[in-house]
Amino acid sequence: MVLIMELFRGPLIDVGGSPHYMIKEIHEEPSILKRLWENLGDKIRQIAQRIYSSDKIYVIGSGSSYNAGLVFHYALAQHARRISIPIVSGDYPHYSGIVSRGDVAIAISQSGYTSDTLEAVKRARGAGAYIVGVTNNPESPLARISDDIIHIMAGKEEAVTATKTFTAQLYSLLMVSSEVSKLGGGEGIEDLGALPKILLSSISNLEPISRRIASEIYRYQSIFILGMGIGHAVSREAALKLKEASGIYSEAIHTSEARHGPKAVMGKKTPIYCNIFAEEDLEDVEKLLRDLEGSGVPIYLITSKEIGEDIGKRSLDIVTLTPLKSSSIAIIATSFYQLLSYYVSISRLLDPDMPRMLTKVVL
Ligand code: F1P
Repeated sequence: MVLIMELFRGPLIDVGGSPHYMIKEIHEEPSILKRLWENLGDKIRQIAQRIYSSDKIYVIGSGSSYNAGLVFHYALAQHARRISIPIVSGDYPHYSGIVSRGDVAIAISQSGYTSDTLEAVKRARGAGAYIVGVTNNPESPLARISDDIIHIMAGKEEAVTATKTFTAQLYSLLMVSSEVSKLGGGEGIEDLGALPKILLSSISNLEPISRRIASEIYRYQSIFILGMGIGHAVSREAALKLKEASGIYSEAIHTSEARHGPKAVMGKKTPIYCNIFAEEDLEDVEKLLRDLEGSGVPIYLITSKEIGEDIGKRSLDIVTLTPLKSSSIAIIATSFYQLLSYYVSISRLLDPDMPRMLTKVVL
C-alpha cells in the first residue's frame, strides 16, 4: 500500500485537486486555446504575412515540438497550398547549405532552451533566414535570438511529459496556417474559433474511453500507431507520449508503409491504433485490414464518425472523435492519446509526471 502511494505520488502533493500534473495540464488545454484565440490575432496575421511572402519555409524542433511542426507542415499544404520543410533540430547541419535570405525558419521549443534547436536557429539566422520562435518562455534564449516570437501562453508546465504546451504550439501554428491560407485566397481553417469548446466536451467524452482502453492494453509490451498525413504526425506524438509516460515501446508507422515490411511483426501481442482523419486514408487502411484479417491483432480505429462508419462494419474497436474535417482534428486526436498515455501510466503504477531518464529541458 505504501509502495502504491509512493508510485502514485498524487495524494502526497497538491496539484489543484488532480492526482498528477499531467492530467491537470491536459484539462487546462481548452482554456489555453481560448486565451490564444482571444489574444494572438494581430501577431498571427503579422507572422502569416511574413511566411506568405517568404521564399522557403523551414520548420524546426525536437521531440514533441518537432511533431507539432510536422502537423503545421501538413496543415500548410492542406489549407494554404504551401510547401514547408520540417527539420529535426539536430539534423539542421544537413540542410544548412540551402537556407538563405528571404527564407523563414519557424523554430518551436516550449522551453526555449533545447540546445539542438538553438544551434539550428543560430545557423539559420547566420544564413539570413528570418526566425520566428514559438515558445512558452518569452525570456528564453530562443525568444532572444528570434526576430519575432509567438508566445504560446500555456503557463508553467510541471509534468516532464509535454501535453498542454504541445497543444498550445499546435493551435498557434494552425492559426498561422489559417491566416496564410486566407492571404492566398483560401478559406482558412473554419473551426478554429470553436475549438476551445469542442476540445472541452471532447476531453470529457474521451476520458472514460481512454480509461477503458488503458485497462485493456496496459500489459502489452509494444504498440503500433498508424496514420497518414496529419494522422501520421499525430501518431508520432502519440507514440512519443506512450513511450514517455507509459514506458511502452510504441512506434509510429505510416499507414501505407505498414505493408512494406512492418506487417511482418504485427501480431496478437501488438495492438494497432489507426488514425483515419481523411477519406484519402481509407483505401490503404482497408488493404491493411484485409491483410490482417484472422491474425488476431487487436485493432483500434481513431476516427471521425462519418469516416469510421464503413469500416466499422468489421468488429473493430472504434474511438469516435468529433467529426472535424480540417487539421484541427489533430488537436482532438492528440488529447485522446495524451489521456490514454496518462491512464496506461497509472495502470502500470508509474509516475506520469516524471518518466525515467527524462528531463524537462534537453541541453
Ligand atoms: C523538446 C523535448 C520535449 C520532450 C522532452 C524533451 O522540448 O523533446 O518535446 O517531451 O521533455 O524535450 P522543447 O524544445 O519543446 O522545450
